[in-house]
Amino acid sequence: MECERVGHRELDVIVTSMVSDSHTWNLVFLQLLLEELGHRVTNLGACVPDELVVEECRRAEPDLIVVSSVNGHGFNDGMRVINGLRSCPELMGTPIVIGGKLGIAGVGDGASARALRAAGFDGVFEEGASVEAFLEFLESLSTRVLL
Ligand code: B12
Repeated sequence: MECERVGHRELDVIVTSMVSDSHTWNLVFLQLLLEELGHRVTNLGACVPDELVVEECRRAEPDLIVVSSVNGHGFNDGMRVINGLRSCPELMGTPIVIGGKLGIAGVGDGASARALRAAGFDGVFEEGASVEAFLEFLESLSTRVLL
């Protein structure tokens, strides 16, 4: 009988903000969190134009794309950026998540998170317990069964 073991895959992750957002500590936080868990991070930084996000992700073909926004424009920026990313054949199946403070009215009734998911994000992590939920998502992505 074959023996099953569970192992952890180190992921190549792109962390990025979007064009309107100049906040940086959110990105530093995410980079350190991911690196502490053993993943390799490319941090594109703040105020990244849509074309550059798409170009870098296409070029690197990462295992995961993490988009962060805290300035209140995250919903609008995210709806636009995800279209660009999902239009690339190379990125159609890449896990892409977004998180932070995505609007100016808090988490609300979840309608904006549902819209972001429907537009193509695999995970939407807003405020409150967002980091815990993100860690669970990450765990499911990096866990693999070794035969
Ligand atoms: C420092 C700061 C600035 C600095 C940024 C300097 C820098 N180099 O980063 C400056 C002065 C430049 C700035 C500017 C502005 N700011 Co400001 N800023 C802040 C402040 C005080 C702290 C942000 C910070 O560094 N936090 C530390 C990091 C580690 O935490 P964080 O960003 O909250 O990220 C956490 C979570 O959100 C989460 N997270 C973030 N992204 C992601 C992604 C994923 C996938 C996951 C899982 C989790 C996650 O994880 C992090 C750790 O818990 C906050 C208020 C506050 N106390 O939060 C306002 C705040 C973010 N700013 C705000 C605003 C409105 C602005 C301005 C528009 C102000 C203006 N009128 O000019 C501009 C925006 C300019 C722009 N183009 O983006 C608002 C945003 C409002 C909203 N979203 O509802 C806030 C919340 C203040 C407020 N209460 O109104 N800001």
